[in-house]
Amino acid sequence: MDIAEFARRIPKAELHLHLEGTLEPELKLALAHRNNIPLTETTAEEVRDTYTFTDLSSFLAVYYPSMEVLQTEDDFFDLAMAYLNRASAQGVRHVEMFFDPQSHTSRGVQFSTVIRGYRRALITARRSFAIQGELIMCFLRDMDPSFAMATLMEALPHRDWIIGVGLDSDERGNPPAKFAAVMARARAEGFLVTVHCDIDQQDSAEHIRQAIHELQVDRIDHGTNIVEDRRLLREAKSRGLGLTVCPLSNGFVSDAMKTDEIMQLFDAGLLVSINSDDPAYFGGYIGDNYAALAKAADLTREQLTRFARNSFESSWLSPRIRDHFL
Ligand code: ES4
Ligand code: ZN
Repeated sequence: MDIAEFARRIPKAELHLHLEGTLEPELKLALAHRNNIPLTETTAEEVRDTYTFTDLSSFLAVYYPSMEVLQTEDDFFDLAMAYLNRASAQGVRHVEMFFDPQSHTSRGVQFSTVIRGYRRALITARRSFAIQGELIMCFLRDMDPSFAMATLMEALPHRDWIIGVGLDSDERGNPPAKFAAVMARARAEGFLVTVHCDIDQQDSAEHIRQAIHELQVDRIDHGTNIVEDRRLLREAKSRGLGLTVCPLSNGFVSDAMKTDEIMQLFDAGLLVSINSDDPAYFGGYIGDNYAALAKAADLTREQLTRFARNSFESSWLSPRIRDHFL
C-alpha cells in the first residue's frame, strides 16, 4: 500500500467540515431540478467551473448563493448522506460537522427543517456506513451578534443534537470578541465552543488570543498563525487545545498549503488534526487532505498515524468512547 492509500484508509475523526461545503455540482443540479430552481448552468462541468476562487471573499460569494437549492428536510438529508458516505470511504469513523443555520433561516428555511434532515442522516449513516457524528452550529461572524443570539435561542429545543457552537464566515473586521456574549451564553447552556481563526488574517494572533482568553474556546479551527506568538503557542499546548487545520483549503484561500507552519505546530506537540473544510469546493475529502500533506511534507506512516490519533484526542467524544478509538 503506498502512502497516499495509507493516508486515505487510516481510521480518523473529522473535526472541521462544513456540511454546506459538501455540495457537489451533481447534487446541486439534482436539487435545483427537484425544487424547480432555475440555474444558469446545465451540466456538472459548468457548475464546477463556477467553483473557482482566489481568496475567502470570492469563495463565500459562490458558496452562499449555492445553498439556495437546499429547501426541504430531504435536501439536507441527501446532502449529509452523500458526505457521510464519502467520508466513511476515506476512513472517517467519527465526525463533528459544522452547519450554518443562519444561511438558511435568512432565506426562509426553518431551523427545524435543516436540523431534522441532518439528524436523520446521522442516524441512518451510523447503521449504513459505520460512521458516527455530532453537529456543531456555527454563527456567521459577518452578521450582527444579535442574530447569532436569536439563533442560539432557536437552537435550544434541539440542544441534545448540537454538541457545540462555532464561528465562521468572513473574519475581516469581525474578531472573536464581538461574539463574547453569545459564546458565554452558549457555554452557560452547555455547549462546547470553537472558533475559526483563519490563516493570514489581519490581527491573526490577536484573534487567537481573544478566542483563548476572552471566549475560552475548547478548540480552534485553522489557527496556524499561532506560530507567530510563542507565548500563545505554549498556552495552547498546555491547555491541550486542538487545532483543526485544512491543507487543501489553505491553498485556495491563501497562496499556500502552509505545510511548514502545520509541521512546526505538529512537531511542537500541539494537537493538530487534518481536515477537509469544504471538500466539494476545495478539491478533496479528508483522506485527500492527509495524502496532500503527506506528499508536501514527506510524511511517514508514523506521522500520519499521529495526526489521526490527534483527531480523536482533540474530538469532543466522551473519554470512554474516545479511548475505544485510540
Ligand atoms: C468557510 Cl473556508 C471558510 N472560511 C470561513 N467560513 C467558512 N464557512 C465555510 N467555509
Ligand atoms: Zn472552516
